[in-house]
Amino acid sequence: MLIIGERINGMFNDIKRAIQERDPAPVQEWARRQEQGGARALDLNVGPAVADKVGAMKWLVEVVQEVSDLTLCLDSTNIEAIEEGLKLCKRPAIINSTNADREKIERLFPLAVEYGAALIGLTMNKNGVPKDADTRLAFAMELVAAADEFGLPMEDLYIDPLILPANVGQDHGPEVLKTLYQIKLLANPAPRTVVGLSNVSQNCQERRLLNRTFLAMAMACGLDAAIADACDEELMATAAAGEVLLNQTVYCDSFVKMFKAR
Ligand code: THG
Repeated sequence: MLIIGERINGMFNDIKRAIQERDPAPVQEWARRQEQGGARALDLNVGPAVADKVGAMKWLVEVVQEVSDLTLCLDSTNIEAIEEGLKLCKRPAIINSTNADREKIERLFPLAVEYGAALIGLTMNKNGVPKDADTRLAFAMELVAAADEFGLPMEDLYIDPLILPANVGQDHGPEVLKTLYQIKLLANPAPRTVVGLSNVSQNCQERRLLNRTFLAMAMACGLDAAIADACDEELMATAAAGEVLLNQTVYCDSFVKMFKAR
């Protein structure tokens, strides 16, 4: 399970302020904390409020790389922000994201190939997130076909079936799980899968309980990666236990510690 730390995101007030004032301290502190928690990649999102998204993304990439060697996951709907960020990345990155619209596919798949990056593909188009698993799968198939067409290795395509908050989109939960399972049947080798885990609990009570329960269920359906709270120790322990129980890692008595340290 690849945990992509979610915390360097301008939706959080401390990161928003840090970006506005170009104060690297909070950004670098969260990079370190998430890495210590067991994150193996860091999501970088400048947030909705920032005017200069390109400049802000470039700054985030630079200040994070001063303190961390983790894979960077460039999270923006602004293609120029993604491309300028990619130019500064010292190691192969993850592009977050394209949707299944042809205009987006034709820009972002070639960009991923050019920079040797992985690419997250959302199972939605400009009309929004579908309700059922079958429509999600149809979008997933478009993304798989695009990987073939543009020459992106299938292991570098991460399909995101898009999980919604349990208090408003409760009926999406089982559909997302069904989609995750069936994505693995679309191609051989199969594409990888990812979710924005904390979406599932936004504006809900017992957030961490909902997050780690959904993680365990999604792992059983083949989930490979999650943008998630790497500083939530019980969540990380759940990921570690899931890997053991799915026989993805050899059991040892210190399996939780090993998961966080590797
Ligand atoms: N898929 C992909 N990328 C994504 C998402 C996804 N990127 C963004 C998001 N979803 C994943 N990251 C987060 C980060 C934080 C929260 C949820 C998802 C979160 N934030 C608090 C909230 O909204 O309540 C903020 C609280 C605060 O302001 O302090 O829950 O699905 N590919």
